[in-house]
Amino acid sequence: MWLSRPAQLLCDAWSPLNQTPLSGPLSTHMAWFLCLCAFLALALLAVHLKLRLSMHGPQEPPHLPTLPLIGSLMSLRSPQPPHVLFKGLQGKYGQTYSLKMGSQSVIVVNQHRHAREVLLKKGKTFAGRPRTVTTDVLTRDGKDIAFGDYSATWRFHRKIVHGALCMFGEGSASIEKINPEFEAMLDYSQGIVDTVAKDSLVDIFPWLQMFPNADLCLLKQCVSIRDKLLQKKYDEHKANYSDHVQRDLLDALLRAKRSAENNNTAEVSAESVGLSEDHLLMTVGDIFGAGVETTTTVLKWAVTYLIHHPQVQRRIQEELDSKVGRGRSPQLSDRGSLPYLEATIREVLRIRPVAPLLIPHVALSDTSIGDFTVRKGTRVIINLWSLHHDEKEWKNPELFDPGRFLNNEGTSLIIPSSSYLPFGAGVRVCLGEALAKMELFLFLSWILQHFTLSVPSGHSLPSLEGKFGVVLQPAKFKVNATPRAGSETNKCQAC
Ligand code: PLO
Repeated sequence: MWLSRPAQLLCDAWSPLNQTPLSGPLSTHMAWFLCLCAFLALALLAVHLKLRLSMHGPQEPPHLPTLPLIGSLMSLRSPQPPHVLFKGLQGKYGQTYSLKMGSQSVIVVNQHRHAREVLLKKGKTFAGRPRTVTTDVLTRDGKDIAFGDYSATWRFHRKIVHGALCMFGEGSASIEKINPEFEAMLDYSQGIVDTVAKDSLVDIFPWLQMFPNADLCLLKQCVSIRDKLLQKKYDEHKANYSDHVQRDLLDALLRAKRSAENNNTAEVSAESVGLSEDHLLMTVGDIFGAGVETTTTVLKWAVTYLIHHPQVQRRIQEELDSKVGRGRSPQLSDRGSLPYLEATIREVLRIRPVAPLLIPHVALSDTSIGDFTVRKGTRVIINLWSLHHDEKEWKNPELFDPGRFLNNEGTSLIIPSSSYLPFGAGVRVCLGEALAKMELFLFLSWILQHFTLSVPSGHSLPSLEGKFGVVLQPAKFKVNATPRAGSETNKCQAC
């Protein structure tokens, strides 16, 4: 029989020590039986592998309903701000899902494992940025660092700015000086915050710029005021430039531009192609903008929560009194001995992250997030709000509790969950993280050393909701700053 030979081989193989080989009808049946077993085992293995692949193998993320042209916009109509809406949609679609903004594919990530994969493990693959109408107006078509796409020029810029921020960071007098042009900056800057990069309709459907658009008009006006200020600073710096003195960030950028232009080595001169005047101006615009808007926003949230939680304020003041006293202002060197104040800053950054959706990332090649396939060009939104309010990671996430960032004894700082990324992470991590933490510490420690903050009588407590935009700002509110006993500063009221 044609099957008996392999079956015999099988038998031989399985019983190498068999001294009396089976023969006759019995051996034929045995061979058939073994073949059947082998066949069944193979079939089962194939089914198992297929199931595994369909369960865990490459697949598209769950998708919100989509219509032609408008994409998933119908499912995104909501009175809630986008970060809260995206968090809520997890219930129906899971922690990572996709949707369409017009014709643009977007993946929303609401959990820290996938967020870390995007930002850290595959940081370079996801280092792209989308181009939108409003960010193009702000950044002269992406010639800055925050909104600029990933490229050699971008990497070069970032390296210079990183170096300059390190140089003019800690110990620099520039933090303490208040610039007289600051007020003007705050004014135009608010106009930009209100109109840029908030996935407005014109960013989703660029052809809408053909029609009159009040927001776009305001943005262009504010950008032109900003540009005049930047140009003035640039011209002043260029006129007084010296290779031997570096006063600030702009001097550092100018120096890098000159040395790249004078340097003929292949690597540097290739990179210098991108270092135009526009790039320098836009980079300075980023640093000014980010420096002003982010720090003031976190301070406003800190004041909001301190008014809501007077016991937290009291505990910070006790810590300040015992570790610093009243005779001198707190200094950066005191940071290590004021853990409760540091924990409070961390908790403010958790409960109200400055940029609850960070800035969208773009996949630069076909890739994956967890078991989900991601096509090149897909936008990825990291919902920091979901990470910072994840019930599985944080006990009572809506409760303001600085203590969660301290060890049991309350003596040293901890990060209790991996689901905490207030400054993002990886290739695009916030360049000003260290500077921001220093500024927040200096401002808050000084304020609380001198004043107790409260709500003026007749006013209600400030809202905790926030206004969504490129940064999440608290609504305006009034606050009483009462000088503490022993402090000579006068009482003042601010808004
Ligand atoms: C704030 C208004 C300014 O006029 C321009 C500006 C520049 C850089 C932006 C910043 C704005 C908002 C906060 C941003 C920052 C770059 C990085 C930072 C987006 C729009 C954050 C939080 O990611």
